[in-house]
Amino acid sequence: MIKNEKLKQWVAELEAHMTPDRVHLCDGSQEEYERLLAMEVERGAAIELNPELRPGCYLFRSDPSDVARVENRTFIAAETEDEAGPTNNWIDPVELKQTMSELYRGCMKGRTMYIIPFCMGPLDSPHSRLGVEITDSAYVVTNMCIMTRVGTPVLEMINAGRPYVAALHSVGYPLEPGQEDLPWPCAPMEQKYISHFPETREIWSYGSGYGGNALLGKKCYALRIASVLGRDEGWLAEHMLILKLTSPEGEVFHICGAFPSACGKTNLAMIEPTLEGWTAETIGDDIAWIHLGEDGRLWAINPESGFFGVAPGTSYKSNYNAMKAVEYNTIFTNTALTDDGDIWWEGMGGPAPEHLLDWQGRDWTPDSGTKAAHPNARFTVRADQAPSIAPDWEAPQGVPIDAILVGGRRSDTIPLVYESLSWQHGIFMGAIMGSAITAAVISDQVGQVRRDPFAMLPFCGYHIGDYLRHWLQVAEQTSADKLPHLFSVNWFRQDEEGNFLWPGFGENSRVLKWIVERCRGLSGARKTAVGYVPGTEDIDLTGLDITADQLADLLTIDRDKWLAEVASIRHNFESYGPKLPAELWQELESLEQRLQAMA
Ligand code: GTP
Ligand code: SPV
Ligand code: MN
Repeated sequence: MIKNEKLKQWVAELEAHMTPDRVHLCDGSQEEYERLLAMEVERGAAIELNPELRPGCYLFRSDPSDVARVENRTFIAAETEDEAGPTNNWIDPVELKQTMSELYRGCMKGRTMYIIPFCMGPLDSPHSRLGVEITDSAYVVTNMCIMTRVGTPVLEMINAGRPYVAALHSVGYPLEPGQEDLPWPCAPMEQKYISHFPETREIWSYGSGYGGNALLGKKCYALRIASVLGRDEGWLAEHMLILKLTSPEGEVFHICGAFPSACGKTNLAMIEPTLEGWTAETIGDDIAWIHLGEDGRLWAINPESGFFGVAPGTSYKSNYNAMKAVEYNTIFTNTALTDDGDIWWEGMGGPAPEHLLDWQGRDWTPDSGTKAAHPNARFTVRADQAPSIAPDWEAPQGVPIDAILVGGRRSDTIPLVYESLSWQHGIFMGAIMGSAITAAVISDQVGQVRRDPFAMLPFCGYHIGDYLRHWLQVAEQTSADKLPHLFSVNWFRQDEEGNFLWPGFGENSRVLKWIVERCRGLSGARKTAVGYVPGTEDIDLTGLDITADQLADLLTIDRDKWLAEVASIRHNFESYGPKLPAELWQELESLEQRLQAMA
């Protein structure tokens, strides 16, 4: 029962304004989860997969217009435009609340209003934060139950007076009496709003039911609102995986990695090292909340409790742990459906079935010439279903970070790996990240490279210049020897025919080995204009079918390409305006000078 007066009042106001037919307070039980899914099956919104092949699994098909995050409908409604900064869409919060209040009026007619008390981070962690999402989507409830800790224990903490973030969501499709519902109700693009009010720590989302637009604990809270909390309170909310790596000697390392959407975080977080003797375990695959520990080191927790992972490209070969995780109790969205009631997607391994229903439920054969699964088809699965999950993944203090990787999807210029020259230079490496836009966002620019500082471009809840300053300031709070080492990685270099030059996936363990040995001062490198780059002899190629020449190609620093990169970065830095820290401008000048001095 809700005893928190503020929450009670909010719920009452929303009920009066959005006029749902029913209100349901979620207790987070298995029984509730199963009942909601059964209801979704009953009304034709979900398909129960063949229990002999994939027990406890369901397939949802979204509306074809509602398949990914909508960045141009995502708003940071800070009090002033300058606080949101040049990389965010800004609308005056008073005006935006007026517009959205009109949309929310009567929007839950004919529907159930669900109240989801949730916790980001382990229930017993001092770094965890609470939230309440109110939604009219049963799909959102079931996904939130996997992705976050939902239910009565959280409500009790809220009743006891702990603060929470208020997160409101509606699919934006009210039902008139007698009107039949759609399998995937949503509102047209121009009525979609994914809005954040950083000062009041509120989230208002309207019109979309998909992923980060609707599962408000994830990007909206754990990144956009949390990045503002971190700025104000001295910690960091980052778009990073967290990996635990153990060497053959038994030494444990923790690595965080900031890669943009659909650029390899889940895969690296679940890596099966191909190098003999090395083991990897998963702590988190998308978001890291990073705090300075009493020991002066940076510690990371995973605020989520599940994986909302990209399905296409996932196979027993490329990501064994994800495939094992999704063998049962998983929600699939926008994958294809086989004739025997199982799921399928491109890159699952083996030949394509002769016949499928595609992600829109249409007949599909290998000759159709279209993708059977949507490129942003996803699985939602509990984190502890991955065989690779680390036993201490819910440690309340998190894990101490040894290395931070930054990287994107770059077909040229950026080498396989290099290390920063200093902390400040490492923050510069994060600031200049570029990556090809992927299907994780609805955009007509998919495939084009854009700058994406620390993979936070779509997720930073305040001015990007202030954000980069916040990163630089971390170093002022501790000593250099306690800070993680910073590296840039790029698994996506291509040859002229568009083939990947590096095998990637499990073979990335070879790069990880070099990285953690650098952290211990053990492996070699040459100092180049861009940073410390391994020599071909420094990367362990045992058992890999790649020549030293091919590796040399992957590690080349091409002076002209890098000078073009500098010009593009300068253009981008200018767009950030005067709040961009001067130190980063200095790093850019130094990089250019070092490149010009290259033979
Ligand atoms: P979000 O959940 O959107 O944040 O994505 P992510 O960063 O977790 O990306 P994910 O690991 O799901 O990978 C996205 C796509 O890139 C998948 O299709 C993968 O198969 C592919 N991929 C991941 N790692 C590698 C790699 O090392 N090499 C190559 N060539 N592809 C990779
Ligand atoms: C991303 O786009 O980075 C994701 C998927 O992790 S979503 O939750 O839709 O944002
Ligand atoms: Mn992500």
